[in-house]
Amino acid sequence: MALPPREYLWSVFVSVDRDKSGYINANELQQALSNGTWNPFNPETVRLMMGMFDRENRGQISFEDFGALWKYVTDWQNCFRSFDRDNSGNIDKNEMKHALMAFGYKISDNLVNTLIQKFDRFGNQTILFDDFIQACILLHTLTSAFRAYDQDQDGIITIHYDDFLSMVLSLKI
Ligand SMILES: [Ca+2]
Ligand SMILES: [Ca+2]
Repeated sequence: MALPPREYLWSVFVSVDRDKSGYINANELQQALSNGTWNPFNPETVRLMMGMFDRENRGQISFEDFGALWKYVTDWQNCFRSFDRDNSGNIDKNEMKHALMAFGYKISDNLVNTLIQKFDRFGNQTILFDDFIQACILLHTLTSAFRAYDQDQDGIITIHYDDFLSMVLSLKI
């Protein structure tokens, strides 16, 4: 999906930048994002996004980086909608299973249940938009780390304790 015109992005940026500092901080981003309920957007997902798009390492997002962030959020919204097949505004176990299969993960039903339980912040056996993003980022990060060791790609690795710790500790999660 292409970026919208710069003027449009600027108008969104200005409305998100509530204190008119010229940068978007984590609080401003959290307030601008919606998970489809009245509950605040998952702060952990906000933190992950800030880390991804704050390329100047200021702890804030400049307008230059805002376009990439806008596209990221919009792509996730479209992705979430396409997997929320019954339009309930959340992802249930079956929808999660289809999403993960579409992403190319081979994941057992048990693990899908575990994922839902871990990221279901409200105890409804479903996952909201913000928690869905967090779950997918985590899964992607862990899978990439695993695959770096799984050189023959058979889904099995043998790893020394030291390597395991350094693998886990080096993850940006
Ligand atoms: Ca600001
Ligand atoms: Ca649904």
